[in-house]
Amino acid sequence: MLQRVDFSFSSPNTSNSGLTSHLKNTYAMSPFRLRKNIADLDEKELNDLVLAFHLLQEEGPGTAEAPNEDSFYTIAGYHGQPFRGAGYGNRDWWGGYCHHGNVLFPTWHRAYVLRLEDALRKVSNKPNLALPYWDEFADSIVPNIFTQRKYTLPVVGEIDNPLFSYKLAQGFFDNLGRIASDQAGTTTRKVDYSKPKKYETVRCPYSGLVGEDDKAATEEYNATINEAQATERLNENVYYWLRSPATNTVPGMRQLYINAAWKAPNYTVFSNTTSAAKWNDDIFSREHEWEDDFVVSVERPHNGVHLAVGGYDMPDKDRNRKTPSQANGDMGENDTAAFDPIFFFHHCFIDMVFWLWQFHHEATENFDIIPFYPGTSPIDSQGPTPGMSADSQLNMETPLTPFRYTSRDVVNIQELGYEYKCDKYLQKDPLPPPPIDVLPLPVPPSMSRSAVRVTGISRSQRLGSFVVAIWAFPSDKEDDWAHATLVGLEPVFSRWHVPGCANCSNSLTVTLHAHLPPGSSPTGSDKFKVGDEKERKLKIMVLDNQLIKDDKGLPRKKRVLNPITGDSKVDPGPWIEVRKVSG
Ligand SMILES: [Cu+2]
Repeated sequence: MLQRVDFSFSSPNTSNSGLTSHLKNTYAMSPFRLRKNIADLDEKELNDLVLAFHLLQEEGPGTAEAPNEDSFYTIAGYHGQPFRGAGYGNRDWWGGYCHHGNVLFPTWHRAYVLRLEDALRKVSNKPNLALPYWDEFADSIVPNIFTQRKYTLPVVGEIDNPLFSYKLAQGFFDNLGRIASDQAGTTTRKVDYSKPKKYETVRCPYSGLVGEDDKAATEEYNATINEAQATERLNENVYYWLRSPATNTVPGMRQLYINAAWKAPNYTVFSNTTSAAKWNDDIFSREHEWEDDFVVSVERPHNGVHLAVGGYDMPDKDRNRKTPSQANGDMGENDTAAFDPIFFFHHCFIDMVFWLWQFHHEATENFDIIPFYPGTSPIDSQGPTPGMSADSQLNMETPLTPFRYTSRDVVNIQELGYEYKCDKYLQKDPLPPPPIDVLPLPVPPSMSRSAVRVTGISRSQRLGSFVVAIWAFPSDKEDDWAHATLVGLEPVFSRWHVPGCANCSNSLTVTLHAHLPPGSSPTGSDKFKVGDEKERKLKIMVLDNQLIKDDKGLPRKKRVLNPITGDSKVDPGPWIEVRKVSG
């Protein structure tokens, strides 16, 4: 069991940890930092934080040969763009250092957030400074501090709020830009995710597509947004994603974080969507285990919040909500997410959820990765990062490049010099729903007599991130949306250029599982393809960026909620499988 740390000491004991040679990235081990909910910072703490972010963003990026490693540009750039290594020119690889869809997702991001915190402490000369987290359990909207344009610091005066946005100190070029055709196949257009120097990061409802072919349309679209209402729209979207409207039977991301932190049975399935999908495939095929419910990895709700801030609608029944579908904020794509300062507060929360999982599973000193399980190969989802070979096995000893740590080194956060102030989340029972809300809770497996598995939805032909939704219709009446229920939801946090070749070994399909509420499934266990008449009772929709023509006949990228086509060139499947338990 975890020993509570006495915060009065100045330096944790690392003498027996063997960590010394790996700590070169750390500004200083002491003093110990206590990471709090950003809403609980006092005025001085908030001023110190804002000043440190301001200073870090003001730092020049250095040169390609000698980057300034304590600049916001360099650190934010470790995650995705600007690409380097094999991923610069080849979509089979990943040009950023971050890990998604594999077992290194929580540990790599732990080292990443620590690197940012170290740099903040160093540039501000405040060794006590701790990065706070955006408490997504408690706050269902974006805290004010992230949405105000200006901030007034003592002595310095009014500055652009460095937590609101970041202006790129240097641009980056999308070397993987490609030609894609619109849905009718008649118009071709370059898909280009370049961003110039001084580009300012944006969130829902704004679009940040500023490549050559998109610039004009984006400016025109952004000009239609009423700035005074922009924050309201962002918050509305985030609220729906985190809480899920009561008309759905799918839980919101908040509930999924709870499932992950309290219930994921081992680190491997807790850590990422690829491993969790395999675990759930096994549960799905062994119906007597349905009492255990499907597992949730921490990566899944993490993806949902990225998409919420980036501007992807929660595809609920209330289709009259005004969140514009052309929103393309930086948080919504892997390529640029880390340039939005809110990324680090979101990931500080993810790291806290990781720590909670460790605490609830007696894994604060040690845990392991199941060898050779899906999610342990760099080609399982995103492609190998720079310098990594495609056939390497990801394990506790894999370097978390570019940081001088392995996953083993970052197991115990107290040895890394910090802790979370999160006492109320250390209780043994899973966090209850917030009392003021009527929350749709997941269908209890004991009540569900059927479940659905959807597989074969490809990432390769889709531009950027997307959302997969499963709708259940009570009758055979087609398009009876008034009575449809959203029963499954998968936020897929992706990038603009995913390997598209048939020969690529990367596994690029999405699989999702959901329990079905009573009376919402086709009769009996069955497996069928999209387009089959049985699909009428279960419709699979994909919300993604597509090339379409606008009213002037000009091709544009637009967020579209579409049924998947069943086109094997796009989706190798997709298969819908229903299993029913008798009795
Ligand atoms: Cu992330």
